Amino acid sequence: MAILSDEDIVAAPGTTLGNAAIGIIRLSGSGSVELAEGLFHPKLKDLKLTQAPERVMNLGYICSASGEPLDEALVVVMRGPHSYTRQDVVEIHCHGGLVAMNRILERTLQAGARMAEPGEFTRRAWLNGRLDLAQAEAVIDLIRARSDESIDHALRQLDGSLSLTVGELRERLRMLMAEVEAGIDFPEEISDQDGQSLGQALQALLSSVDELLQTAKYGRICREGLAVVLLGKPNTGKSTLLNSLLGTERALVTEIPGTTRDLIEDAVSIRGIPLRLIDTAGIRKHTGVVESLGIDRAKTAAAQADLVLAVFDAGRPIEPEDQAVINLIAEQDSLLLLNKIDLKPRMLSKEQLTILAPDHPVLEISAKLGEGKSELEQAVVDLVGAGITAAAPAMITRARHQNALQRVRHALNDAAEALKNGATMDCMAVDLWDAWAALGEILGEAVPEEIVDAIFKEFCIGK
Ligand SMILES: Nc1nc2c(ncn2[C@@H]2O[C@H](COP(=O)(O)OP(=O)(O)O)[C@@H](O)[C@H]2O)c(=O)[nH]1
Ligand SMILES: [Mg+2]
Repeated sequence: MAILSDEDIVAAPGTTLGNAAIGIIRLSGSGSVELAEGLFHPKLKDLKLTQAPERVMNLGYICSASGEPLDEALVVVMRGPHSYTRQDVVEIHCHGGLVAMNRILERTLQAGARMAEPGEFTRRAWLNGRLDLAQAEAVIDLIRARSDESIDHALRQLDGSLSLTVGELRERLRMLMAEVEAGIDFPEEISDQDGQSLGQALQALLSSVDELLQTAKYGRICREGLAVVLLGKPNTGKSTLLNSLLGTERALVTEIPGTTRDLIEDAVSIRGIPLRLIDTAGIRKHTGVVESLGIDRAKTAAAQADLVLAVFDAGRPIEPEDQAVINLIAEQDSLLLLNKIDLKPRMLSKEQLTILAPDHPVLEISAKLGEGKSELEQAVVDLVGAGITAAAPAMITRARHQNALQRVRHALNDAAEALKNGATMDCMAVDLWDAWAALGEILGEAVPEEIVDAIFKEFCIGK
């Protein structure tokens, strides 16, 4: 993205364009109140937006250049720095229809605003020091959150939980750096004892960094949800199980093999672990084009899954397709589910499955009757949830943060090695500076422009 001027007045819809009671068009930038005043015909004749009190709704019409009313609206002024972007911000609350909102948006552009880029409001908030980069990322996570856990976490991160923890690490690092710098200036005054306490402080810092790094597993799951794929030959009851776990009739269930053809995905939390449950087309040979595309997708989804639930039918004997499923999940975290245990006579037993797949737990369920559901939930938690359910106050949810922390760790380790090997203080200082810079990246200091662009591209327009 070309670097856009921070001085332009930008405009964008703050709500989705479509049929809704209310739609909001936002303006940000110096001069935006004056711009809005030019479009606004207040019902209170003497009202001037430029003199109106802040954060108060002003009723009137947004009018065309020739004075024709385009829509009735409530207009709110928020003067910088007491606004989201720390610039002057105007919100026009109009009717939520596509046409109404477009007319007003067009009118603001005609009056001199420029359409905002995705995330540009938040980018301005960041550039103006209202948020650091970790907090800006939390804004995206908040908008995209698909579970209670991820919203709760994003809210904490927006409030500065991660920034605070990183800030504390940095403060401890800064004190270490000061000691090392003193050692560079007065090398003759560094005693063995000083060296020892330096080493201890380094180790303590390292273990705090490790502690934070260890939250990354739960952090990723919390943000994205654990990808759980239902796999099995047709008609084993995958879609029935999906519906049962979701508690809704999300997927079609029929006795016709090949009903599910594309991936069906929905979010659910099981005992505090957010899951992305993915139902797939049944694995079999000799099918039409559409179904076999679905089967390819099923295989790809299973290969990328955090956990596979492989479903087998207790009412049918083992078939080559079942063996194909077992082969597909050989290398993966998976649970084997023997479904339809309510059926008589049973044609497939738990023991048979255990012999075919000795490395995976086997559970008996009836998706239709809900039997074995709580054991299944417990097994999922046991398999993937160990140590990840305890949400730490600060958590690493993004690869970007994890990567930076790993570099911090590396640099601190190098410094500890240097100290042990009696290297000069200069050597250590270089390592500590690297750690300092990597910690700063989490907060947004000296982050390359491409990375910043990539972060804000994830936003929607208007945020
Ligand atoms: N008796 C019995 N039937 C089931 C059970 N689970 C699913 N079915 C039936 O099996 C058929 C196929 O189910 P479906 O969920 O569409 O299977 P899928 O092809 O694996 O998605 C439907 O007629 C379901 O009602 C179960 O636990 N017991
Ligand atoms: Mg199905």
